[in-house]
Amino acid sequence: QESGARKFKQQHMDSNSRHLPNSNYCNKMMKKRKMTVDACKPVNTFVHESLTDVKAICNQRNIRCKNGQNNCHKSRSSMRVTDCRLTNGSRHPNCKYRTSPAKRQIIVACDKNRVPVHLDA
Ligand code: PAX
Repeated sequence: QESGARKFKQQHMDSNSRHLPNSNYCNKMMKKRKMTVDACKPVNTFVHESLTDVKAICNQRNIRCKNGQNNCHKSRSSMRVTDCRLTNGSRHPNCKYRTSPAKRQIIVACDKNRVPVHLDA
């Protein structure tokens, strides 16, 4: 598997969390998934749907991404997600995050193998 797809899974997929996340979810997950190693990643979204359903977003029609490329695709249905946002005043290596569960359509960028490699929105 190519590194872009592997990194997307590591940074954005958390299919098996069945319950609403508690307030410590992002603090634990951002560290566990290696997004606090060199710096605190400012914003990151975890998706609580199956990998099959998230990969299927790549079969939706192409739309323009925020960076101007056209390899983005929007999910047909809303998905269960958790947004992690770095709190003001949080300093590396003590990265502290606000945990915000939500349900919304997501936009991913897909590579030539039609697998997600970037989360656009
Ligand atoms: P990324 O580094 O942006 O993209 P992310 O999605 O986890 O990582 P490598 O080789 O790793 O550098 N790629 C693309 N990127 C952008 N746009 C298109 N169309 C595209 N096509 C392919 C991972 C890889 O995807 C490649 C890109 O070259 C990378 O390759 O968001 C910043 C980060 O925050 C996340 C999403 C981004 O991380 P921003 O500000 O650029 O939109 N994020 C952001 C999030 O998870 N949730 C959010 O709500 C927001 C706002």
